[in-house]
Amino acid sequence: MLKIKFLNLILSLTVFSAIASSVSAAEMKEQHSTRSPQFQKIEQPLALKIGLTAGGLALISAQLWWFLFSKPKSQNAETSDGVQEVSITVDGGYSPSLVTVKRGQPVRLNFIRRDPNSCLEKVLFPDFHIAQDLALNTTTPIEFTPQTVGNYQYSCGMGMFHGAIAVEE
Ligand SMILES: [Cu+2]
Repeated sequence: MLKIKFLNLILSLTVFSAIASSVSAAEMKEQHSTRSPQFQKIEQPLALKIGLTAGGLALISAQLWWFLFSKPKSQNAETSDGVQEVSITVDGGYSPSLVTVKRGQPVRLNFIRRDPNSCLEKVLFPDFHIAQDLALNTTTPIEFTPQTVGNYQYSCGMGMFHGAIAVEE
């Protein structure tokens, strides 16, 4: 997920600099042609210029929107037999990264680890005093009962990947 965002940022920057350089090149050409009339002015179709610029700007806006306003996907736990249960896939991070549960009811998070990266082999819930090893391609349930409303962060063993549990009334 992070890698994809990074690639997209690079892509937008490339498109942006391409537009910037083509615009300045066009300006230079025009200046040059007014001073020395022996050079023939090459006029690109206006529609092409507008199309390229509009396309580039749209891409940049989309990227900006994604970076600034896209929120982590939140999922409500489903209750069965009094236990609030949700599956969290561990693959380059935690998905869903935000789970919403109710206060005072047991919670069971089923961590499914698909990522062989040793970075993700442990998951820590400091607020609930939980440190759990996650075996690869296995579902590992983690259970606790949140008694206080709030946002509780969890992370991998080294604190590089994060997720959160939102406890509501
Ligand atoms: Cu880690």
